[in-house]
Amino acid sequence: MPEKVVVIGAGPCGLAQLQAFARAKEKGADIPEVVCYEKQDEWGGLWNYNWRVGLDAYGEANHGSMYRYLWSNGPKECLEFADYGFEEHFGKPIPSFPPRAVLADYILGRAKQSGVRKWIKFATVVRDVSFDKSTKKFSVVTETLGDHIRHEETCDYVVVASGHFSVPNIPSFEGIETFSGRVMHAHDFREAREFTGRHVLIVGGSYSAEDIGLQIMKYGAASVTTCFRTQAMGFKWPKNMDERELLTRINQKTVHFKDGSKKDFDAIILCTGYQHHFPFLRDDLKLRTHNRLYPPKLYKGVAWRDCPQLFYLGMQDQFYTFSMFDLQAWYARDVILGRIQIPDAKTMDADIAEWVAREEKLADPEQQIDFQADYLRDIIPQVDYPKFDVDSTVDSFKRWEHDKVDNILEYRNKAFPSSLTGTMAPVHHTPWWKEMDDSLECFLKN
Ligand code: FAD
Ligand code: NA7
Repeated sequence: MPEKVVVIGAGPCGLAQLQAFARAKEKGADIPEVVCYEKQDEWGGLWNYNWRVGLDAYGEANHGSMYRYLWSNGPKECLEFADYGFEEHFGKPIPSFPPRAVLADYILGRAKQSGVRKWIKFATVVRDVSFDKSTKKFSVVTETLGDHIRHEETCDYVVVASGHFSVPNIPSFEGIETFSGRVMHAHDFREAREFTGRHVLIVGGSYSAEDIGLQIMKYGAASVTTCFRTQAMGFKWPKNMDERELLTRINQKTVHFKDGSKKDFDAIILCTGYQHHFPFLRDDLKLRTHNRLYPPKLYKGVAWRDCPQLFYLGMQDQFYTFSMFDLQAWYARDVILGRIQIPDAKTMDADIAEWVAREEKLADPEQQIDFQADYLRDIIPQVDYPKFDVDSTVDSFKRWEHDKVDNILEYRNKAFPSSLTGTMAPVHHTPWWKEMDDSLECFLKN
């Protein structure tokens, strides 16, 4: 039995790892000492709303990227924990697209119930992780942020659950330094009302561009233009919102686009994604990837190929979130407990290569959903995570994709069945586009 496991981060992935160990213990298993380091003062990761931008109270890079009035961008039925359903937590069925506070309450509700908080050391940042091949132990250096004192310890396994939507990818554009308005990255976006009455340019063609653009319109922007590099989002945008090819240059207020058009703006929001950034890991342990469905060098999407005592959770681009994180955490736990054997490097390489080759051929979102569902289906038989109806989540995801294409303003008014109970969700009392109150109290008033 290994002696000690260090988990880095107490967001949904880190909490999933703690949950996996708590469930094994409940069933009578011997488990090693588990310590989770979290650099923030509270748990929940991105779901722990953080008004700060830039640096946090300790002078660390602020982790938070979530903004006010954020509502789930996918059906909650596709992310439901199989060991702790929404109905169990809220005591009744709730609509399919909850606002941030409701999802945060759900994530933390499970963690409170299983009593894992005692394993977390808050306001403690992991600074350095190295692996000694001769002793097969990690050395982990942490810093308590209150007093800035460093501590060193050894452990047998490390689980990296530090997230990958926190360190922004910030490209530059010709003339951007002459822009006379505000330029910011989505990571620092907090309050849509800041842009009421403004003409806003959004750069990017993915989830953040879509959601921040729509939200700014919802809260009264004069106009929103999004611009894409590779592929248009192609939705039927509301009045005063449009989508163009990428900008080419900026001259004070005026932005020029690839299609030859130009327009004046008051603000530019770069929704240009995030970096996988692990400054605390030595080079031989560091995952290097862009945001994709199967980052290479992770066996079963979890175990570091070059040192399978190191695990990464949630490093994939995500259709599935919480249930996928759980499956990954259950898998990592079972490797640690000796219930799953990691094969030799050649076998790992062949398995990874197969998944990566398949990922590279995916042509559309439906195929991407099937791919990530198959990844889940690959893990499910190997662990004792409670069963849920994966086929139903695939149907829900595909319906959700179609709903977005039909009407981007109304997809959040739809209802989906639970993959645990089959119960159909109720419809929220107010259409999302008209609902300005994102509080838990208002949402649960159904
Ligand atoms: P995080 O939530 O980022 O948590 C990582 C934790 O690690 C943080 O608490 C951080 O402080 C800590 N940490 C980092 N570095 C260190 C260190 N060196 N030492 C100690 N602690 C450290 N998913 C959905 O399912 N539905 C949505 O609607 C949705 N909307 C999103 C909207 C936005 C704007 C963003 C950015 C993401 C959204 N996501 C959504 C995806 C989101 O990534 C996941 O839901 C989830 O938060 C990922 O969990 P995580 O634990 O991997 O990372
Ligand atoms: P994503 O999904 O990683 O998307 C990043 C977007 O940024 C994507 O459209 C990229 O276009 C675009 N991008 C990146 N670099 C550039 C440059 N240099 N110029 C123009 N466009 C660029 O990140 P998101 O923030 O949208 O979503 C992250 C999570 O937040 C997601 O899981 C949601 O749940 C919420 P590309 O296609 O590469 O040309």
